Amino acid sequence: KSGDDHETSVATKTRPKTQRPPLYKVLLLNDDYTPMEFVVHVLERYFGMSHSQAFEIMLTVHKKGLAVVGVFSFEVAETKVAQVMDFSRRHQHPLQCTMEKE
Ligand code: NFA
Repeated sequence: KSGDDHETSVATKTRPKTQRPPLYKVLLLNDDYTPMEFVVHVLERYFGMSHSQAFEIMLTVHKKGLAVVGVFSFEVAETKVAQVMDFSRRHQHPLQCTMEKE
């Protein structure tokens, strides 16, 4: 009943649930053969990174084994993965790119 908030009951705010689409991390994996400059080029070309940003992320993948290179909707992530995998295959490099739900 009105006025009950004081001391006896708990005030509760209703909050309409805003639906957000799930996001997907795109991961780049290290290997022993893909040239560093090729990875830098991939990051510039498909992920819009500057040269220094791309070099930094490439080194992270090289040292740690993998890194998240971006977070996208399912459709965009899927396209990025396909583009990187195709570009790497065409250049006969074993570079691997995958995605996972955030
Ligand atoms: N590890 C590779 C090399 O030493 C470079 C590399 C970095 C490959 C990031 C894949 C991803 N040539």
